[in-house]
Amino acid sequence: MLLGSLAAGALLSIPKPLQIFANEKKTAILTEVTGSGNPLRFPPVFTNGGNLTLAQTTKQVWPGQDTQIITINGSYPGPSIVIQKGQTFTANVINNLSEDITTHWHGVSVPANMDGHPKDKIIPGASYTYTFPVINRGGTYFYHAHADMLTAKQVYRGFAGFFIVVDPAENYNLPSGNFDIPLCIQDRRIADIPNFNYNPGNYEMMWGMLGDTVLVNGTPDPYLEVSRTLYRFRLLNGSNARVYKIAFSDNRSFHIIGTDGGLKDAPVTATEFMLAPGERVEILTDFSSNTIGSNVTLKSLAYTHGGMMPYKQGIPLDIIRFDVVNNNSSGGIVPAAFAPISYYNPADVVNTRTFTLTMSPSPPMHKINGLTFDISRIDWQTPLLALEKWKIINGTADMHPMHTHDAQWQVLSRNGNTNLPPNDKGWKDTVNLNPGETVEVLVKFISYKGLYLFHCHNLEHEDDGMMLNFEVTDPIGIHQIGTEVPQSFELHQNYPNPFNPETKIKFDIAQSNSNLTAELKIFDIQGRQVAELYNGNINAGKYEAEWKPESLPSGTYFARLTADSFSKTIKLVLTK
Ligand SMILES: [Cu+2]
Repeated sequence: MLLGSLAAGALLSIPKPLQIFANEKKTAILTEVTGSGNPLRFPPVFTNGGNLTLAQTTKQVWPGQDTQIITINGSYPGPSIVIQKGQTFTANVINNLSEDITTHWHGVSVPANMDGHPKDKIIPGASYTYTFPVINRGGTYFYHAHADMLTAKQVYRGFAGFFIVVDPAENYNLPSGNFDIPLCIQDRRIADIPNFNYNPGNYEMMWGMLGDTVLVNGTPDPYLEVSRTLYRFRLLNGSNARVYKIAFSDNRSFHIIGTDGGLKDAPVTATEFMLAPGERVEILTDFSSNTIGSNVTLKSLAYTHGGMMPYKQGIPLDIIRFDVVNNNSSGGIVPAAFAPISYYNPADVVNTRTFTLTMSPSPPMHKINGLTFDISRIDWQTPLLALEKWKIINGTADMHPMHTHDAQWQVLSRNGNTNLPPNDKGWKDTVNLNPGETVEVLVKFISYKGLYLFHCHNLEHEDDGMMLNFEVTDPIGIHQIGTEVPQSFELHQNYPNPFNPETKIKFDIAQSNSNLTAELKIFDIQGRQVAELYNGNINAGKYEAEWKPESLPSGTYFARLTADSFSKTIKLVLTK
């Protein structure tokens, strides 16, 4: 219902931010305090087309105490971007800091020059307009700093915010409005309060910058007053290095409904899950069995891992307390299922790549295939639309949340085991590797060509060089001509024709709302298929295929293009 009214508002082009979840204004009416701590803060919702101004600012993160942080439009975390799938996102990012910045839209597929690659830095005093169509599935994404060797410091000091994509077609009566709560989880150091000191020493360079107290949406010791009803929580691990083992203090079960790339195919009941830096998990939690006046705390449970006390991975932490205060109903439900996810078939893999993560005793410590990041070196090329298997081998004693730009992965296996935890099943752009673990992911770049990054999202590891450049290139068998998007589908006459020994076939793929596939096949005069020049997903654009039939005799052949509802055949004459 709410999504329906939302869609209507968007059609009227009301120049107001899209507000689909709890935000600053709505929570300002909550005044009753039932315990210690601070009411959960919500960043303001960004107005599409506006400025995002980065500045060094003094804020009272801890009440009554000044903290020097990075704010975006005066807010920490940055404003929440809420935008509908299919709309064009535009933001003018202004750098009022004294060092370079870029902005990366984490999990969002954007053209290479919009991706916040460190080579595309915005120098102090300058600005850059990021603009791109939102083609991702509905889901919880985020944006953060990505400047060369400054990512960890800038994120730690405040440079991050939500990027939430709403798909009006996803109407499942999930809790919405005040019952849809974004939770950006970040750790900081009690010993540093009220400062966000960023001065990593050797241990921090090795394990990452770990804190011993948790801020949620920039709120220390946070609580949220909730009703005895079903809630949607969008959990984002915005920490530099900490991996949380998420659970409730009473070990209650909840429903995992979304991963990095949006809704799963069905909710899965769970009592805990791991959440590594850069990962998002959405859950539905029901407080209806609580009595008014009771509370329950979202926690990170203890687990065993390396590191140095008190800043060790796996220490138990409180994240946020939920105080149950009234009987209001969200009206939301736990659906039986969402839209099916079409899982890649490993038999369709055309390339397998292996990435081995290593750690050496002196900086740069963290490497991938023996390499550290070189901003101007392209480490490999991946063709658009080709299904690849990436085998990532963690040869270290630390965890590494590996992240790709420009696509969403599907996790295939952990240590060869394809029976995966529920937060691995679905679309993922960040996957945590435990010490010694091998994880296989399947990936197909379907959106944009150009230079993108593959890196560890432990931000100290990233800045230490645990990052590679790759280039997404033309699809196998065909190549795109220019960037023009044709108005209609077309299959052009081949040239030369007649031909010997080879000919070129141009075709146009028009824009479509659905996921397009195309087939370009060659048949002989008896109607038998003799060649398949293309068969797979395709984007709108102008293309050219080459055909060189070395083993076929002279004669008449037919090329047929099938795409969407379009089908056309042309006649080719081979004269040997
Ligand atoms: Cu790492």
